[in-house]
Amino acid sequence: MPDTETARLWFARARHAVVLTGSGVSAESSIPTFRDVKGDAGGDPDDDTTMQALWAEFDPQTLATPEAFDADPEMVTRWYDWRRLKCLGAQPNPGHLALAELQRRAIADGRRFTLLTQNVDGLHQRAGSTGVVELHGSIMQWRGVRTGVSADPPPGPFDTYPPTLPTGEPIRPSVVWFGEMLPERAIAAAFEALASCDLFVSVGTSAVVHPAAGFIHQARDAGARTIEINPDSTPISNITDLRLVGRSGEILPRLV
Ligand code: BV8
Repeated sequence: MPDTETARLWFARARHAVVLTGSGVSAESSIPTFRDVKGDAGGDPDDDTTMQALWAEFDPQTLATPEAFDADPEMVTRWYDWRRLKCLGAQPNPGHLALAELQRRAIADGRRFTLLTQNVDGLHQRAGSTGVVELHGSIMQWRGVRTGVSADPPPGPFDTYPPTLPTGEPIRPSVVWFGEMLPERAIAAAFEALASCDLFVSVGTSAVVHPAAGFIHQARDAGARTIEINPDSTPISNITDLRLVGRSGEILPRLV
């Protein structure tokens, strides 16, 4: 039986499917991924070239840190605002839409479906997925660096960098930077789902960022079958039960 047919059956029969997504799921919405960005920022020609250069020149792992923000809050908030507007201008792709449909079918059958995402772009929610666990926060939410008071960003660019609350307090994106703890609620929801799942599917992630990179082991400990969907191989490729090699925007719709 072709692998996609097997995967389709596993989804249809899963009592509780947990799907973990990474930036690869948004690549076909032309949002650059983290680790295959060199040279290709997935940008459109009208993009701000300095931002693309910034994205291509710096390793996101050095920019997505409290240290980078403390050293240069203007540059880091410019980068995040550029990404935020890029995400707002992006559309969910067939991969996002297929995951939302798979969840709808599971719920209609009285089965559980948990979507854990490392992405901060909000595209899963815009595609119709519900109860999305944003492990690394959201680029659409910002907050005061000292008080944590939340700030709603404007529909267009901020007018100053770093942007501030009306009180003058600088604000930062409510994403999880390297070296920062993941939100308590997100981690608790992920661990509960992983402990009770019978199917774990890793889609579009290089499986190197922890703690998400370790989730497959927790799922296997719970007795779950595992699937990886990715055009490239990753450190978990050889431990998954099934590997569907290819782009999520092509493979996921075949599972619906
Ligand atoms: C923490 C938000 C407690 C910001 C991000 C244990 C061992 C080793 C290291 C650590 C560890 N525990 C903690 C660490 C340190 C660190 C870490 O994991 N470092 C790694 C890099 C070694 N982890 C942390 O700091 C985490 N905090 O654990 O707190 C603690 C603290 C300190 C010390 C110990 C413990 C916080 C991690 C969260 C960081 N924030 N993002 C922002 O967005 O700017 S991470 C960032 O990477 C994004 O969230 C991204 O999603 C995530 C993972 O990357 P991917 O999504 O996988 O994207 P990537 O580009 O890598 O891969 C894309 C994949 O898609 C590729 O495989 C590609 O082939 C594929 N693809 C491409 N096109 C497609 C496709 N797939 C399908 N279809 C396509 N079309």
